[in-house]
Amino acid sequence: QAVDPEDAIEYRQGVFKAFSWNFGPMAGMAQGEIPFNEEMFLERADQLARLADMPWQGFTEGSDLGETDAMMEVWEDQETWEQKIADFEEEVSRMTALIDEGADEMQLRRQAGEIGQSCKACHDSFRAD
Ligand code: ASC
Repeated sequence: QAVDPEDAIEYRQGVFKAFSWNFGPMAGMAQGEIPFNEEMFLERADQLARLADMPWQGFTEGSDLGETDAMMEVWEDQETWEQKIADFEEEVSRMTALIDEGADEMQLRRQAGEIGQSCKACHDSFRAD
């Protein structure tokens, strides 16, 4: 049963929305745009960790034809694509480890910056916008 490309596109875009819902406040706190709220930071970090491996499945064969920001490189340079995903997931895992270790606010904010860099590194190569 082949997946409808439109369903795959909606699925991955929905997960990216959920990334943004969770990472947005973390990034805002990291950059000092909003006050650090530990309870919220930890909740959003936990949710992001549970979502981190989910959107990639939505980049199905055939879902490269829709009108989206996904560049052809996603399908044409799988090796780099998978490396960028691995980098992102590693930064998210590092955040979980820091939280488990009881890291302080500055460490958590710095690690949120690292996650943001890994988001950007992938967007630079694979997202047209
Ligand atoms: C965000 C967001 C992104 C990343 C990226 C980091 O908060 O929505 O796509 O951070 O801007 O550079």
